Amino acid sequence: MSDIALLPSVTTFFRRDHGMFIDGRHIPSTSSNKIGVINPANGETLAHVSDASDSDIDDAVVSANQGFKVWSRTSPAARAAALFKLADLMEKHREELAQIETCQSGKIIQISRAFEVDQAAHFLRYYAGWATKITGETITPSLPSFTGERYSAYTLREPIGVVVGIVPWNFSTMIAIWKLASALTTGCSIIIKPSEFTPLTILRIAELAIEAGVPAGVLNVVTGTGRVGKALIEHPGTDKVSFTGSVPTGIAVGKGAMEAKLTRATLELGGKNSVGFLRDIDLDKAADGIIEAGFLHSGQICAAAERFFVHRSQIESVMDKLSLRLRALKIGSPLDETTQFGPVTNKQHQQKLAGFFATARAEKSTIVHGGNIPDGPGCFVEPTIILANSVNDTLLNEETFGPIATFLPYDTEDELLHLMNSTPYGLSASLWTNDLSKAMRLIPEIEAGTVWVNMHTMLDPAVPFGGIKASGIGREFGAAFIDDYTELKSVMIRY
Ligand code: TXE
Repeated sequence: MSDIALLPSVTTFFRRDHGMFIDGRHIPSTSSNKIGVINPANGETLAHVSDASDSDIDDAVVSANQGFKVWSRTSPAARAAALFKLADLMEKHREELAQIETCQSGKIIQISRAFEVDQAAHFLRYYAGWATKITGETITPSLPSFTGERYSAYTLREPIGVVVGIVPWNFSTMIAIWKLASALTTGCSIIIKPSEFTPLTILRIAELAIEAGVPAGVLNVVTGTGRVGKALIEHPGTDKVSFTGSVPTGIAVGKGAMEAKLTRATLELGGKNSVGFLRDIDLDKAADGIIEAGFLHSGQICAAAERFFVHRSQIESVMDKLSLRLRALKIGSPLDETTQFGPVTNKQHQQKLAGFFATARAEKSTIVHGGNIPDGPGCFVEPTIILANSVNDTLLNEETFGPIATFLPYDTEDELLHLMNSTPYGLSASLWTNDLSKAMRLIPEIEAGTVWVNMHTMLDPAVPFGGIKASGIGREFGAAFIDDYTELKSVMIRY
């Protein structure tokens, strides 16, 4: 098979002079600094975006505050209707959005279509449904009554204001949709700062939002580096940041937000997620499970697993079966519909992964499969299996965010639990077993925001998602996101 042909609308979009999306339209940036957007499959420059100037940032904040005034007074049903329409428009432009996403991120086209567009639209509709269901509560105070006076109280959930959504490069469409959907459903406005590596798809979606009836100023997109994100968070005209990205940047963002003006922060950070296979598991299912947990989108998923614990008597068989599966993966161009494994998203990340291979070799961990960077202009990285010497090996402790599964054998279930929890992070974990009662007893012992049983990585909008320990603060999805995007106002009445 060969690459699919790019739609004319996609090639025309790449050629545009991309500025900021402020006040419902694209406006040229006042900055002359441009950032090249590189196709990681072949190293070619796809487009240029602007690195926002201070005045671009000010303009976006002014616009978002005006947008907030309008949107927070728009009825919940009208807000929901606009978001439902946006989901429809994303589906109508499915192929165009998926192609833009694949070209900028290297994500295989099947994943761009199924997750970045279809799943993103599904999440958007789920969130839109909440707009009409956000409520407070009524309370009867117990204050003393001296002259027969009585009291009543109730709470209001009010939108927090202008949200800054900081988006990483791994799922640049879907994560942007999570943030804009959370904000717009609750009546907030949002300024999205996409990753400098993958800024294009959201610039196109912002246009669709206007077509869907989202008023000007409610969704602004400001492109640029981390400096732009920092300036937005610390700007006196913004009220909250919702950040997804790496742990060190997340900690800097959280500190900066607190110090600036107690800006509210939701931080969805990375992790070092564990998988534990109990002895009763079918070994073929275990190997399939590792592909799902560790290698989808080349491991560039915050919830993906990187540490795999298998009973000592089974570890060799599991690694053999996994090697066979990795050898059979079709690695190649992400625009070829038969490709199963594409490049990683940028050169810096490819080099970081090369550094992890060098560390594994220096520490004398066993590289069972892969462990190399293929020659060529694309950002390809071999899918890799590593057998660690001990729980202290770097590859079992630092987030690689790549297609690297590191294994360690265990002997007893107590040891398995200890190994699974021996990380400062706690975003996700999975247990694989056919023994339900064992699983039910182990689930409460596992330190992670999400625990899967016989599955890994799959997220559903109805199920809250977020990290414990150093993996973040706050929750997305379910009803849990509402607390993070609203302030609780208490009202007391004497009568
Ligand atoms: O992420 P950052 P980067 C990991 C992955 C990768 C490494 C670095 O291992 O190799 O992080 O990637 C914006 N204030 N993950 O540099 O720095 C930045 O512009 C405000 C894991 O891309 O976390 C981008 O929009 N914003 C991860 C976003 O933050 C700032 C997903 C994420 O950038 C900022 C992505 C600042 N001071 C990478 N500095 C996961 N686990 O989900 C940067 N940004």
